[in-house]
Amino acid sequence: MTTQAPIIKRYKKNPILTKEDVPYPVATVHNAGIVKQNGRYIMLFRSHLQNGRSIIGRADSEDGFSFTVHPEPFLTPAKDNIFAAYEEFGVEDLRINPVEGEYLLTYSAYSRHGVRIALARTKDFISIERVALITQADLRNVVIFPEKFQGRYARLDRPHSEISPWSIWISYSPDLVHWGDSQVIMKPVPYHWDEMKIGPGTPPFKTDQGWLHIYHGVFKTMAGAVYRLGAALHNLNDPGEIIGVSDQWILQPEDPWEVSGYVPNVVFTCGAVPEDDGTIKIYWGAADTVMCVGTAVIDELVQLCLTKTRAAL
Ligand code: M1P
Repeated sequence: MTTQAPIIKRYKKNPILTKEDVPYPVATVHNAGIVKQNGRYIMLFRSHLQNGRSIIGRADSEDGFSFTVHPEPFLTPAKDNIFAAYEEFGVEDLRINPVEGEYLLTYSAYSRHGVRIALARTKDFISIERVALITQADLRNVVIFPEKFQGRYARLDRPHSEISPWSIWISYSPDLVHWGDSQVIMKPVPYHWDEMKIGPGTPPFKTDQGWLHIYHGVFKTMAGAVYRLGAALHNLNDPGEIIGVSDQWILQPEDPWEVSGYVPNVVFTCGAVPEDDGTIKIYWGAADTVMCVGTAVIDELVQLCLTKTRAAL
């Protein structure tokens, strides 16, 4: 019997970042956005503090595997203006979206009013400007496409609903602040590895065949929920059209630090870095406790979406 080679090859020295690497007190290191800027990898990771609330730290790397954490947190809950009221309980799961020569940071803002998404911008990862709260409660996991479509920005998001399994939606905006024309474009499939809920993961990136998006899907078992990663391909000119979704997951919890931790059986991505050699580095939080990385061939992910396709809706 032959075994299938893994789609994502785990880095042998995982986990690449843990709480022991952070020079201020934190309980976890996970769910990091990442980008490669002028050859340098910049990671913005989430940490629980010992009061259970989250902040965002920064780590840098020359090779994408070995990271050094900055001495101070990168983003903590706002102290004034409208953001203070909505970030009171913490900031989580930040994505770094490269758009028009700057980086749009989308992150979950938690407060007594629920969870909503805040948008900030930076060019240099030193000065950050909070722009707007771009959703109402309850909505998470916003990623923004790198290009505009017919003059409008496009984002993927994931509203919460009691009626339907939580699904991936698309919305459009002329100015990044006001969003609309929302439609559901991808739903969990019953009795499939993502049947309980799905959510956007990495900011989509361009391939010859379409926008590739790595998302997370959840399956409920008698022992709790299992978070896995999957791949979806969107039409290059119309990102609301899904060309194909891989029927099989591309990563599931297997290593000891993925199956056990703050939340067991979780691999959760907020970022990936496509490389010039046709590979991609995919980063994931493991068990909401540590950060890991693995490498995949972009064309293999695209082919999975095109040739081993599950129902999109
Ligand atoms: O604990 C697993 C994940 O649970 C939530 O993800 P989702 O909204 O898709 O269910 C988030 O709290 C996420 O941060 C966490 O990793």
